[in-house]
Amino acid sequence: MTDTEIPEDHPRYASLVTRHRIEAGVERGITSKQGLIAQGRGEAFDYLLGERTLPSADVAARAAAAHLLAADHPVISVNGNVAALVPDEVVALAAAVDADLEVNLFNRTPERMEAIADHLHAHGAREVKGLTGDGEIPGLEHARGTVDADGIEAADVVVVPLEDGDRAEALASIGKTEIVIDLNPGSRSPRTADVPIIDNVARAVPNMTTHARELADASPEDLQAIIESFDPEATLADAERAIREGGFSGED
Ligand code: PTJ
Repeated sequence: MTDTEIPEDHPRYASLVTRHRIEAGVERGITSKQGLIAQGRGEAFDYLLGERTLPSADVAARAAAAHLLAADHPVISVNGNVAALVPDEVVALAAAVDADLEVNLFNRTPERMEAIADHLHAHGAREVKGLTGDGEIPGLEHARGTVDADGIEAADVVVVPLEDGDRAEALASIGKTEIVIDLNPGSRSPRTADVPIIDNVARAVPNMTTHARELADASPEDLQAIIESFDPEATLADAERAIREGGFSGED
């Protein structure tokens, strides 16, 4: 079944399209098999959140856009799940905030690195970093800490969607401003982030782009005010509250 063969009026259309994209990503050597498990975890939290963007996640997406616009060298890290789910959307976000795209994998193999870079190029990316691998994130064992010296290593602000906790902590410990997108507010990655966005990447990435376009002409002072008024603890607490109260998406 392709995306277009799923009837749009199906009550779980968005969820089925997402599943299909991840499955196709595995078949094409983009997404790891562990990515299927990660997707299942994410889906469970999305169901509990009511498969919607919470107002608090929207505030976080706006703060993230302000950080990216104010940054000297922003980088968007792309893994196998992100490449399969939102290739057009990460390319659009990178263009809107003038950020680099860098492939950075938990399960790094040369084949997957190249397949993801090719996939992003096919979706309109001009330059894709990550394949040089001449830099490192200290404190991680070799493959997971490998980055580009002129990419994530030199970045001041990094977007890390669906990150594993160790690498999120390592990036935070070397002083990067970290924007994490993760559906689980209890996960270590959003808990170490300067800006945790508790939302599905499929909704959060285009939402950040919309905010970035709206803020494109904002002054540095206005961007700074948005950044400083953001409260990561309140965002995490609000998502946890929404999950406990239950905004379930319905049957199926
Ligand atoms: O492509 P690679 O090799 O870099 O591997 C990527 C995965 C995601 C497999 C790897 O980083 C991993 O194992 O991650 P974890 O530790 O399973 O964490 C994934 C987190 O992402 C979990 O907290 C999920 O709730 C969350 N998540 C899964 N799908 C989504 C999501 N968050 C937002 N949007 C989603 N669609």
